[in-house]
This record gives sequence, C-alpha cells and structure tokens, in this order.
Amino acid sequence: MLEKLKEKLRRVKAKLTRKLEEKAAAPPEEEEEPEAKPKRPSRASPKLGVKRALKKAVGIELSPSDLEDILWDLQVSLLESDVAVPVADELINRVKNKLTGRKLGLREDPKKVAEAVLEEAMREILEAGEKVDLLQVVKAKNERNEPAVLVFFGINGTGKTTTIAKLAKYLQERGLRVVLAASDTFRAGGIEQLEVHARRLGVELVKQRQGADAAAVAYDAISHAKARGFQVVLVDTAGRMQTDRDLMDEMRKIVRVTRPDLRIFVGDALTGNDAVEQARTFNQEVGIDGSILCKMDADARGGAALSITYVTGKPILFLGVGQGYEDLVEFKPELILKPLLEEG
Ligand SMILES: Nc1nc2c(ncn2[C@@H]2O[C@H](COP(=O)(O)OP(=O)(O)OP(=O)(O)O)[C@@H](O)[C@H]2O)c(=O)[nH]1
Ligand SMILES: [Mg+2]
Repeated sequence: MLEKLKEKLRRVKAKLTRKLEEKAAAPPEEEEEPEAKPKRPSRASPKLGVKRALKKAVGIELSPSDLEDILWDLQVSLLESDVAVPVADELINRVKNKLTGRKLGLREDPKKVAEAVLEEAMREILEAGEKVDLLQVVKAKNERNEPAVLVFFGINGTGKTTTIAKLAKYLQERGLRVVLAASDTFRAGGIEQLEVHARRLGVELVKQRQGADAAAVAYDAISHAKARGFQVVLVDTAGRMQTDRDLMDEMRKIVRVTRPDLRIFVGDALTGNDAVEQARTFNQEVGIDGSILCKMDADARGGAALSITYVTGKPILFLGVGQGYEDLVEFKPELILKPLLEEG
C-alpha cells in the first residue's frame, strides 16, 4: 500500500514537473494578459499545505486546465495530510464537480470560494451517515435495565486500552458505573495494563488468565454488570492486523457473543493510506458503529478521520489528544477541518 502511495506521488510529481516544463517552454502568453495568469510558484518545498495550494489558485480563471492545476495541488497536499489516495481522489472529484463551470462574481474572492468548496466536500464526508450519541446509547440500554456494551478493536498499538481508560473516566464523571473487560488475553501484559488503569480510576475489572477465551471474559463482565447493576461494560481486545485470519475470527466471536451496543474502531491518526484498508476490513468482518481516532496530538493533520469516515459511513465519536485520562475530546468536524486546511 505504501508502495502504491509512493508510486502515485511519483506520478503526481512527474506530471506536475512535466506541466511546469511545458509552461516554461511555451511562448510567454502572460505578456498579453499579465494579470490573468499568475506565475506558478516554485516547487522547491514539497509541503504545500492545503491553504497554500489554494492561495496559488487565487486570481486565476477557472478554465478546465487551470482547474486541473488547482486540483493537482490540492491532491498532493491532501496526501501529505495523511488522507488516503482513494479518499483524496473522491474529494478532488467532488471539488471538481462543485467548481466546474462555476462563474465567480466580481466581488467573490476565488481563494475563499475554493477554500469553502473543499471544506464543504470534507464536511460532507465527515458528517455522512447517522449521528451516534454514546451517552444516549447508554441511556437507552439502561432504561431497559441492561448495561450498555461497548467493544473496542483495531490494529496493534492504536490506543484502544488507553482510550478505554479515558472513556471509563469520562463515563464515571457523568455518574455512570463502569466495568472493564480484560479481553486482550493475547498479548503478554495486556491484562495487567488494563488492570493498572482500573486501579487508578477505581473501576471494576473482570479478567481471566492470559490465553483465556476473549469472548468468555467479555461475557463474564456483562453478566457481572447485569448482576450488580453496572451501567456500562467496556471491552478491551487485543490489537490485530486486519489480515490476521485467526484473530479476525476471534473478533467476530467476541461480537457474536457480546452483541455490543457499539462496535468501536480505534484508529491511529498517523495512519495514512492503510486507514482505508483497516477500516474496510474491520467494517466488513466485524462491523463498525463509530470510530475513535487517537494520537491527534502527535503532529497529525487528521486525514485518517476522513478516510475512516468515508469507508465506514459512520462517525468519529472522540479524538485522543494525549496520554492522560483527560486527553479525550468529543469529535467535531472543525477539529479535523482546521488542521487539514492549515498551511503546510
Ligand atoms: N500521544 C498520544 N499517545 C497515545 C494516545 N492514545 C494512546 N497513546 C499511546 O499509544 C501507546 C499505545 O497505546 P495502547 O492504549 O496500549 O494501545 P492499544 O491499541 O491498546 O495497543 P495493543 O493492545 O498493543 O494493540 C501508549 O504508549 C499510549 O500512551 C493519544 O491520543 N496520544
Ligand atoms: Mg491494548
């Protein structure tokens, strides 16, 4: 996948370079209409940033070829912001459709128009699908005298266990009693890691030994919650590559046995192209009701949020913005759109 991205970038850059060379070789048409076509800036710096790419587009007529130039610049900057290739392609198509044939009024600032169009296209993707209100889901289940069951999954090291601890605190602060299920029985230290969080937060944890059946641990935790009147069960699971058949089968079993109210995909904001493949496979095999994107603090532009939402059609619920228990923020499109539209 990385190779494909590199190949695509190579092609994009080759095409841009070719265009620049063609422009340099062409007769200086600007002389007739010096204001109509600003010079293309140098590409010495590969990081364009969406805003800078848009700035380059200002003041030019949106003829098909100029539009193509804008779109290439935008595509490169989207890829640099970790937006996966198919999602960047989709965004570019949407921007193209919205801008094609668009007549700019005299008072309209082309930069603002292009910026607004890109933002609109991104927002369409981020807001697609029905809304999921985690607290409402919990409340609805509790009204039926049952605990809400939330299962978390994703590839290795994305932030599942840390997120569960953060969410336990978030739910506790809202007066809800939480049980953690240590269903990462696969990785050495997986159970202990969750146990440390449970102790620090003062929440209950249901566990078995390492190697135990993960679905059985989750089932026990749900039974425990029902018996003791707990309101939420958070099920931690082992990290697994979406290509690992056995562990994906195990994940399906956990979901079959626990019948979760929310199946939450936990992604890493620094994932680029692979976000699409991860989200697609987990969605097909397990089903995703919503996602949480961690490590947004780690120099991430948040392109992965677009990729995951585009593939699943389900919302991002929270962003992880650090390693502390407080570092969890409710998702709003602006939180992603701002860094994505920032200059590189
Ligand atoms: N900067 C930053 N680090 C995070 C965030 N969330 C998790 N981490 C860190 O990422 C590392 C992995 O987090 P875990 O919660 O263990 O990830 P996991 O998905 O449970 O990992 P596995 O169970 O091994 O698959 C830890 O060092 C966390 O502190 C976040 O939002 N920001
Ligand atoms: Mg974990």
